[in-house]
Amino acid sequence: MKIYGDTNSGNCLKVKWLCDHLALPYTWVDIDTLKGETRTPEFLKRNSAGQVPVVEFDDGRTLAQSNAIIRYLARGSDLIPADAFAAAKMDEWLFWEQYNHEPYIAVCRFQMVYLGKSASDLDPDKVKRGYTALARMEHHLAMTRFLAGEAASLADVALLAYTRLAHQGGFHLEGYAAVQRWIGEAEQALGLAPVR
Ligand SMILES: N[C@@H](CCC(=O)N[C@@H](CS)C(=O)NCC(=O)O)C(=O)O
Repeated sequence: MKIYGDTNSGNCLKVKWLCDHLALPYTWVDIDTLKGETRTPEFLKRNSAGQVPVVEFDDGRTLAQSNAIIRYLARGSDLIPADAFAAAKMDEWLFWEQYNHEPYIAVCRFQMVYLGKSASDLDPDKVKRGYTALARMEHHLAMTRFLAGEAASLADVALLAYTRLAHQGGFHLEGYAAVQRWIGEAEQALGLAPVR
């Protein structure tokens, strides 16, 4: 399996972390999104959406969308609850991440780190919605160890990707004690060194 990805992208790192955690063999193919490498005709054949991550299996089939990829690769592992309802509760977080978290926290980070914007130049609505997402996580994580219960799951893989980098997007995590506690425990569960 080949993973086409950019190591600066949390969406791509979800796939890398999962494969490393489950010891799934892969070849990493670096794609520089800032140089337009997702827009070449060759790349668009793999994912017509022009985005990383994309995985290409040995039989030539391809799969895009970070959460669809991790959902597929983790099947049968302990990162997906065996109970169907518990797995659906995990999926709630995966869909929520893509609509209510990533578009604000990851986008603010992208604008600050890669476009050189300062925190005061960010769209206040994006910042507000990012904090709304963090507040929901804080409320939930004050009650459970991990997002989908007492064991780590794909919900933690998906949400960790950009939550641990939220400070790079101008978000302050002081006052989000449960989120901070969870970042440390999720990193530990996945064998990741903390971000500095
Ligand atoms: N919903 C997609 C988002 C993928 C995405 O936004 N990828 C970005 C990097 S994080 C990208 O490829 N950007 C390059 C481009 O749009 O040309 C996923 O979860 O995989």
